[in-house]
Amino acid sequence: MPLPAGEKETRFEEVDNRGSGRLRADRDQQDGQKYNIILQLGLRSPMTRAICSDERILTLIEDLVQPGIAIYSAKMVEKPPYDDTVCHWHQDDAYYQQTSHSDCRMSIWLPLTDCDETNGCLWTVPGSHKQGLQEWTKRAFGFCNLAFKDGLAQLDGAIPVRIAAGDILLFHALTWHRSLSNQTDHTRRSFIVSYQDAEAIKGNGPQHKILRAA
Ligand SMILES: O=C(O)CCC(=O)C(=O)O
Repeated sequence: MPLPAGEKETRFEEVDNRGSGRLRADRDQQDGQKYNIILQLGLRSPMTRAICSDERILTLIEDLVQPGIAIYSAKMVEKPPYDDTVCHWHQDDAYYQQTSHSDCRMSIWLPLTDCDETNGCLWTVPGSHKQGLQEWTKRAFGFCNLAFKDGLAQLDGAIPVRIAAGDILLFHALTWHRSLSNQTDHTRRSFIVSYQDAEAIKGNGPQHKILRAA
Protein backbone atom coordinates (compact mmCIF):
# COMPACT_ATOMS: atom_id res chain seq x y z
CA MET A 1 0.00 0.00 0.00
CA PRO A 2 2.09 3.00 -1.20
CA LEU A 3 1.68 6.21 0.79
CA PRO A 4 0.49 9.45 -0.77
CA ALA A 5 3.34 11.80 -1.70
CA GLY A 6 4.75 13.64 1.31
CA GLU A 7 3.24 11.41 4.01
CA LYS A 8 6.31 9.22 4.33
CA GLU A 9 8.53 12.29 4.83
CA THR A 10 6.29 13.82 7.50
CA ARG A 11 4.39 11.21 9.47
CA PHE A 12 6.64 8.16 9.36
CA GLU A 13 9.92 9.99 9.68
CA GLU A 14 8.55 11.75 12.75
CA VAL A 15 7.53 8.43 14.33
CA ASP A 16 10.95 7.02 13.42
CA ASN A 17 12.75 9.94 15.08
CA ARG A 18 10.61 9.89 18.20
CA GLY A 19 11.03 6.13 18.46
CA SER A 20 14.76 6.55 18.15
CA GLY A 21 14.95 8.85 21.21
CA ARG A 22 12.69 6.63 23.25
CA LEU A 23 14.56 3.46 22.32
CA ARG A 24 17.90 5.04 23.16
CA ALA A 25 16.58 5.86 26.63
CA ASP A 26 15.24 2.31 27.05
CA ARG A 27 18.52 0.81 25.87
CA ASP A 28 20.44 2.69 28.56
CA GLN A 29 18.11 1.21 31.13
CA GLN A 30 18.36 -2.27 29.64
CA ASP A 31 22.10 -2.44 30.28
CA GLY A 32 23.31 -2.88 26.74
CA GLN A 33 20.55 -5.07 25.31
CA LYS A 34 20.58 -4.26 21.61
CA TYR A 35 17.28 -5.39 20.14
CA ASN A 36 14.72 -2.92 21.40
CA ILE A 37 10.98 -2.88 21.51
CA ILE A 38 8.51 -0.17 22.52
CA LEU A 39 5.15 -1.68 23.46
CA GLN A 40 1.64 -0.26 23.73
CA LEU A 41 1.87 2.09 20.74
CA GLY A 42 -1.92 1.97 20.44
CA LEU A 43 -2.02 4.00 23.65
CA ARG A 44 1.21 6.00 23.76
CA SER A 45 0.82 9.16 21.67
CA PRO A 46 -1.67 10.78 19.29
CA MET A 47 0.71 10.00 16.40
CA THR A 48 1.10 6.28 17.16
CA ARG A 49 -2.60 5.95 18.05
CA ALA A 50 -3.48 7.50 14.69
CA ILE A 51 -1.39 4.93 12.80
CA CYS A 52 -2.98 2.00 14.67
CA SER A 53 -6.50 3.21 13.91
CA ASP A 54 -5.84 4.60 10.41
CA GLU A 55 -9.00 4.02 8.36
CA ARG A 56 -6.93 2.94 5.34
CA ILE A 57 -5.52 0.05 7.37
CA LEU A 58 -8.90 -0.87 8.86
CA THR A 59 -10.45 -0.87 5.38
CA LEU A 60 -7.66 -3.15 4.18
CA ILE A 61 -8.34 -5.74 6.91
CA GLU A 62 -12.08 -5.40 7.56
CA ASP A 63 -13.09 -8.38 5.39
CA LEU A 64 -10.50 -10.60 7.09
CA VAL A 65 -10.65 -9.44 10.71
CA GLN A 66 -14.23 -9.68 11.94
CA PRO A 67 -16.68 -9.31 13.58
CA GLY A 68 -15.41 -5.86 14.58
CA ILE A 69 -11.72 -4.92 14.87
CA ALA A 70 -9.59 -4.65 18.02
CA ILE A 71 -5.91 -4.03 18.63
CA TYR A 72 -4.25 -7.06 20.22
CA SER A 73 -0.86 -5.32 20.49
CA ALA A 74 1.13 -2.53 18.85
CA LYS A 75 4.89 -2.12 19.05
CA MET A 76 8.02 -0.75 17.44
CA VAL A 77 10.99 -3.06 16.88
CA GLU A 78 14.49 -1.69 16.32
CA LYS A 79 17.58 -3.37 14.86
CA PRO A 80 20.62 -1.16 15.49
CA PRO A 81 23.47 -0.91 12.93
CA TYR A 82 25.68 -3.99 12.58
CA ASP A 83 23.51 -6.00 14.94
CA ASP A 84 23.62 -9.79 14.65
CA THR A 85 20.53 -10.40 16.75
CA VAL A 86 18.10 -12.72 15.02
CA CYS A 87 14.32 -12.99 15.37
CA HIS A 88 13.84 -16.77 15.00
CA TRP A 89 11.31 -18.48 12.70
CA HIS A 90 8.04 -18.32 14.60
CA GLN A 91 4.28 -17.82 14.42
CA ASP A 92 2.79 -14.93 16.38
CA ASP A 93 -0.08 -17.13 17.53
CA ALA A 94 2.37 -19.15 19.66
CA TYR A 95 2.38 -16.01 21.83
CA TYR A 96 -1.17 -14.82 21.27
CA GLN A 97 -2.90 -18.13 22.00
CA GLN A 98 -1.48 -17.99 25.51
CA THR A 99 -3.81 -15.04 26.06
CA SER A 100 -6.90 -15.94 24.02
CA HIS A 101 -7.99 -17.43 20.72
CA SER A 102 -9.04 -15.66 17.51
CA ASP A 103 -9.19 -17.27 14.05
CA CYS A 104 -8.64 -13.99 12.26
CA ARG A 105 -5.71 -12.32 13.97
CA MET A 106 -3.46 -10.46 11.54
CA SER A 107 -0.56 -8.05 11.76
CA ILE A 108 0.62 -5.14 9.74
CA TRP A 109 4.41 -4.79 9.50
CA LEU A 110 5.19 -1.23 8.51
CA PRO A 111 8.90 -0.41 8.06
CA LEU A 112 10.04 3.11 8.90
CA THR A 113 13.09 2.66 6.67
CA ASP A 114 13.41 0.77 3.36
CA CYS A 115 14.11 -2.89 4.16
CA ASP A 116 15.87 -5.75 2.36
CA GLU A 117 18.21 -8.63 3.25
CA THR A 118 21.03 -6.23 4.17
CA ASN A 119 19.24 -4.60 7.11
CA GLY A 120 17.04 -7.34 8.53
CA CYS A 121 13.87 -7.36 6.45
CA LEU A 122 11.13 -9.82 7.34
CA TRP A 123 11.19 -13.30 5.74
CA THR A 124 7.95 -15.23 5.35
CA VAL A 125 6.69 -18.51 3.93
CA PRO A 126 3.63 -17.60 1.82
CA GLY A 127 0.64 -19.87 2.53
CA SER A 128 2.21 -21.30 5.71
CA HIS A 129 -0.71 -20.05 7.86
CA LYS A 130 -2.86 -22.84 6.36
CA GLN A 131 -0.83 -25.45 8.24
CA GLY A 132 -2.02 -24.43 11.71
CA LEU A 133 0.05 -23.82 14.81
CA GLN A 134 3.37 -25.70 14.68
CA GLU A 135 5.26 -27.15 17.61
CA TRP A 136 7.55 -24.55 19.17
CA THR A 137 10.22 -24.41 21.83
CA LYS A 138 11.48 -21.57 24.02
CA ARG A 139 14.94 -20.58 22.78
CA ALA A 140 17.50 -19.17 25.19
CA PHE A 141 19.09 -16.71 22.72
CA GLY A 142 17.83 -14.24 20.16
CA PHE A 143 14.38 -12.73 19.88
CA CYS A 144 11.01 -14.11 18.85
CA ASN A 145 12.14 -17.00 20.99
CA LEU A 146 8.89 -19.00 21.11
CA ALA A 147 10.36 -20.44 17.94
CA PHE A 148 10.22 -23.53 15.75
CA LYS A 149 12.32 -26.48 16.78
CA ASP A 150 15.30 -27.04 14.46
CA GLY A 151 14.37 -29.11 11.42
CA LEU A 152 10.67 -29.07 12.18
CA ALA A 153 9.40 -26.61 9.64
CA GLN A 154 9.57 -26.94 5.86
CA LEU A 155 11.11 -23.59 4.98
CA ASP A 156 11.86 -24.18 1.28
CA GLY A 157 9.37 -21.55 0.15
CA ALA A 158 10.79 -18.80 2.36
CA ILE A 159 11.15 -15.39 0.73
CA PRO A 160 12.69 -12.10 1.90
CA VAL A 161 10.11 -9.30 1.84
CA ARG A 162 11.81 -6.26 0.28
CA ILE A 163 9.67 -3.31 1.16
CA ALA A 164 9.84 0.49 1.10
CA ALA A 165 9.41 2.70 4.16
CA GLY A 166 5.72 3.32 4.84
CA ASP A 167 4.49 0.35 2.78
CA ILE A 168 2.53 -2.35 4.58
CA LEU A 169 3.07 -6.08 4.80
CA LEU A 170 -0.09 -7.80 6.02
CA PHE A 171 0.15 -11.34 7.41
CA HIS A 172 -1.86 -13.86 9.44
CA ALA A 173 -0.90 -14.67 13.04
CA LEU A 174 -0.08 -18.23 11.87
CA THR A 175 2.26 -17.11 9.04
CA TRP A 176 5.81 -18.37 9.55
CA HIS A 177 8.23 -15.43 9.69
CA ARG A 178 11.62 -14.31 10.98
CA SER A 179 14.18 -11.50 10.55
CA LEU A 180 17.98 -11.69 10.37
CA SER A 181 20.83 -9.33 11.21
CA ASN A 182 21.22 -5.68 10.23
CA GLN A 183 24.54 -5.41 8.37
CA THR A 184 24.20 -1.72 7.50
CA ASP A 185 25.18 1.45 9.33
CA HIS A 186 21.55 2.59 9.61
CA THR A 187 19.03 1.56 12.24
CA ARG A 188 16.10 -0.51 10.99
CA ARG A 189 12.75 0.12 12.70
CA SER A 190 9.37 -1.46 12.11
CA PHE A 191 5.95 -0.54 13.44
CA ILE A 192 3.88 -3.67 14.05
CA VAL A 193 0.18 -3.68 14.89
CA SER A 194 -1.69 -6.94 15.50
CA TYR A 195 -5.44 -6.87 15.11
CA GLN A 196 -8.10 -9.37 16.12
CA ASP A 197 -11.90 -9.55 16.00
CA ALA A 198 -13.69 -7.46 18.63
CA GLU A 199 -15.22 -10.54 20.27
CA ALA A 200 -11.93 -12.27 21.12
CA ILE A 201 -11.20 -12.01 24.80
CA LYS A 202 -8.60 -9.40 25.74
CA GLY A 203 -5.36 -8.65 24.02
CA ASN A 204 -1.84 -8.26 25.27
CA GLY A 205 -2.66 -6.61 28.63
CA PRO A 206 -3.82 -2.99 28.57
CA GLN A 207 -2.90 -2.70 24.89
CA HIS A 208 -6.24 -4.26 23.97
CA LYS A 209 -8.47 -1.68 22.36
CA ILE A 210 -11.68 -2.11 20.40
CA LEU A 211 -11.59 0.14 17.32
CA ARG A 212 -14.82 -1.08 15.72
CA ALA A 213 -17.51 -2.88 17.71
CA ALA A 214 -18.63 -6.38 16.60
O1 LIG B 1 10.52 -6.69 13.09
C1 LIG B 1 11.12 -7.75 13.20
O2 LIG B 1 12.33 -7.84 13.04
C2 LIG B 1 10.36 -9.01 13.50
C3 LIG B 1 9.45 -8.87 14.67
C4 LIG B 1 8.53 -10.04 14.79
O3 LIG B 1 8.41 -10.88 13.95
C5 LIG B 1 7.71 -10.14 15.98
O4 LIG B 1 7.89 -9.33 16.92
O5 LIG B 1 6.87 -11.05 16.03
